[in-house]
Amino acid sequence: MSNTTLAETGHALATSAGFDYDALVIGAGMSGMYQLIRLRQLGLRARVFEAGTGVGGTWYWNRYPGARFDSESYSYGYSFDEELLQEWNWSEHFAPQPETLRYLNRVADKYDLHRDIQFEARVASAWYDDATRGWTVTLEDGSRYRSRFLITAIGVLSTPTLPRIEGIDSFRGQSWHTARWPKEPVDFTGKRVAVIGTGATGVQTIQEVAKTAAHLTIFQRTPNWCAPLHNRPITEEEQQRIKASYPEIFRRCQETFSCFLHTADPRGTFEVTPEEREAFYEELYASPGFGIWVGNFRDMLTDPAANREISDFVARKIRQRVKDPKVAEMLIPKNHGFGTRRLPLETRYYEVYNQDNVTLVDSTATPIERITPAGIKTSATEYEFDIIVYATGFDALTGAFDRIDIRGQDGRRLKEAWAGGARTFMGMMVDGFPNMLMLLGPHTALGNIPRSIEYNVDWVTALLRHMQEHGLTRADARPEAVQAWAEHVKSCAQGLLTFEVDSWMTGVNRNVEGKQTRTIARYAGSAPAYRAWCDEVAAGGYRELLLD
Ligand code: NA7
Repeated sequence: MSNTTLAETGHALATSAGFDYDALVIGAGMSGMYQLIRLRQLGLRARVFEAGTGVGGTWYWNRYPGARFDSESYSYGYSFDEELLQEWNWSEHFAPQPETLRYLNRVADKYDLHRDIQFEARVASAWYDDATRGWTVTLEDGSRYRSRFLITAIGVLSTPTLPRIEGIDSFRGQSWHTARWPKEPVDFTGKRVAVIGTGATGVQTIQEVAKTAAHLTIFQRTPNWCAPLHNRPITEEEQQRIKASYPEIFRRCQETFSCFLHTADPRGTFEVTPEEREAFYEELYASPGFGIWVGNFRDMLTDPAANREISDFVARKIRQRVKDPKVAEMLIPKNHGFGTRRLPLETRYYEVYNQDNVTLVDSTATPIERITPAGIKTSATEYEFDIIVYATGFDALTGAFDRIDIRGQDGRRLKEAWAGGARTFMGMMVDGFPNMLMLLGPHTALGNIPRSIEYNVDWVTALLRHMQEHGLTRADARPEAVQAWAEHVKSCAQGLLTFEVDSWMTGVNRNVEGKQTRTIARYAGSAPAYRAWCDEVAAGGYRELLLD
C-alpha cells in the first residue's frame, strides 16, 4: 500500500466514528515529538497536548543550574534523521540543558511540529468508550477531544515531588523544585541558599550554586555514590569524527545492555589480581561518563563481595578528595553499595565540601521538621535562607499516569488496575485499556532514554500501520501476555543488588503516599532482550494482542 492509500484508510476509519483525531498524544517531550513525526508519516491526524509552553519535556522543565547529560551527547540525540545528525554540532561531550533544549526546538522547527501541538494544555482525564472504540480526552480547561488512539508520552521522571513537611508555602524567600525552575536565570550571588536532596539533580545543582552563593547549606538524608563525569568541549576534529561515525555509534548503542556506549567488562571482579582490579578501577574513575557504572566488572551488581570492592575503592577516593574526615564519612554511603542506585556523575562535587561557604547537614540525624518563613527548622536548629532549592525528585515511572484520570473498558481506572504495582505488556500496553499505547510506560527498557524512545515509537507506529492495513480498529493486550511479561520482568530482577535498595528505581518515594515499600518498578533486563521480545510479537503478527 502506498502512503496515500494508508492515509485515506486512516481518515476514513476516524471520521466514520466521528472522531476529532486519529491519535491524541499526551506530552511534547522527546517521545511525543518523534511520535508526532511518525503519525504524520502514516497519514494520521494527530494532536499533541503539552502542559508547558514549549517542546522538550525533561529538557524544557529541568532548567536548574548545572543540568546536563550524563549520556554522551552524540549517543543521546535522535538517530532517525541523518541530515540533522550532520547539521547539529554538540559543543560538549555531555551537553548542558540549554543546548539540548535548543536542539529539540531545532527538531520541532525542522518538522514544523508546533502546528499540531497545543501548549499549556494539561490533560485531566482520558476515558475509553468501547461503543466507538475510541478515547475522549478532557483538558483541565474543560475542552474535549475524541480520538481512536491515545498515546501517552508523559515521561518517567516528570512529576516532581516536594518533601512532606509543613510550612513550604510559608517561606518568605524564593524557592523552587529543580524541575519547575524559572525561565529567567537565578542569581545566587551573595545569597544564603539551601539545597534539599542529593540525588543526580541535587549533585548537579550543588556544584553550580556553590560557585557564587554567599553560603550554601546542603540537607542530605542519604548520601549517594557519585563518580566524575570528565566532561570537556568537543574539538573540531572530534566533531568530524563523531559525524562520520554515527552509524557505528548507534549500532553500539543497539548492542549494549542499556543503550549507552559503555558495556560491562566480561571479567568477574575476582578473576583478576588485586593490582589489575585496582588499575581497572582507576582507569574507569578517570574515564568520562557511565563507564564506571555500566562498564565495570560484570558481577558488580550481583555479587555483594564484588560490589564491596568497588565501593571501598570509591570510598577511598571520597576520603582523598574531601579534606575534613568527618564530612567525608558523611558523604560515603553506608546503607547501599556503589551503583545500586542511579549513579550521579559529578564535576568537582566532593571539592565543594572543602569550600568555606558550604555546610553539609545530615538530615537523617537531624531531620527537617518544617519550613519556616525565614528558612528551615531541623530537630537540632533553625537556619535562615534567601533561597531554598528542592532537589527532591519525582513520583517516578507511574506518577504521571496517576495524575490523569485514565479509564479503560467498563470505566476501570488505571490507578486501580495498578494499585498492586504496574502491570503492562512490554511497557506499551495495558489489558483492558484498548487503543492506549504508552511510550516509556512502566516496565519498558530505559537506560539511554532516547534510544528506548525511538524503539518504542517505531514499534507503536508499526502496530498502527498494521491496523490500518488490515482495517482494524481495536488493539488490546491479552491478559495472559501481560502475565507473561510480568513474570519476565520479575525474573530479570532476581539476584540484582539494585532491588535490595530504596530508590525511585525500586518504586520508593517517601514523599508519596503508597510508595514506601520496594517493588519491581523497573525493567532490569537488557535492551536487546527487550527489543527481541517486542520484535517477536510484531513478527508473529501480534498474536499476544486482541485485534479486531
Ligand atoms: P532522586 O534521585 O529521587 O533524589 C531525591 C533526593 O531528595 C534524595 O537525595 C532524597 O533523599 C532527597 N529528599 C527527598 N525528600 C527529602 C526530605 N524530606 N528531606 C531530605 N531529603 C529529601 O531525584 P533526582 O531529581 O536527583 O534524580 C531523579 C532522576 O532524574 C535521576 O536518577 C536521573 O535519572 C534524572 P533520600 O535518598 O530519599 O533519603
